[in-house]
Amino acid sequence: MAVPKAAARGAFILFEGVDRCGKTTQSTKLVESLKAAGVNAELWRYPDRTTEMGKMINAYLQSSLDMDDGAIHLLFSANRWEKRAAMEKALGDGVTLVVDRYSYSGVAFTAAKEVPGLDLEWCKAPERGLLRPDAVLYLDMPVDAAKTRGGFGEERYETGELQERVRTHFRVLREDWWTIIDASGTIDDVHSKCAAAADEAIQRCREGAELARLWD
Ligand code: DGP
Repeated sequence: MAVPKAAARGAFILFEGVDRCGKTTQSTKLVESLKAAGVNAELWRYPDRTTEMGKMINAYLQSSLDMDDGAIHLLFSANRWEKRAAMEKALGDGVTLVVDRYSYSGVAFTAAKEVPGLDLEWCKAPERGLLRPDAVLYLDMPVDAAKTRGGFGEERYETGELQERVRTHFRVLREDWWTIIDASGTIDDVHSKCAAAADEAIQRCREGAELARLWD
């Protein structure tokens, strides 16, 4: 009797970028279009504000809770670790995960605070061993343009100066396999570029690309 072929795993597709660059709009639209095309896809986001750790992170971001910069960094990271097994299981079950922010935001935002001792390498350390995305769709937008978008300034990190430093750190973290997308185009233009990169990653995973870890 033929051994049934293992189902292809899903792809881990990550959106990154400065605040208000359109990640939420584009990740939502990508999941809708993947589902319409028959792909089993789900939208996940970090921080996941629904867990106990996520509730503390939410209070911190809304400035109703203060915390040491190192401690909050580790909490953001722990919020990704607490979902790691569930992510791995979903991917193994063939679900494509479209994720709004992950470890790169974690590193870029804390490093942007320029706290003595919390340099890029320190920031990366707790992220090591988490899942490596199959595709990073980096929505690139000048901070001045992002600032004009609705809602900018509502949360703790939404100041022009900090976001400029976040953008600089994203540039340092970028790897040559990332897809850099000019986020100042129309919603449909940006979407079609995201969809093309996502299709390519989904195909690679169907063909057996292995799930890797950060920062191997
Ligand atoms: P969002 O829900 O995508 O708007 O993200 C909330 C804010 O938190 C945003 O300013 C980016 C920031 N952020 C996201 N992940 C991390 C992280 O792991 N560490 C730090 N320091 N900030 C993060």
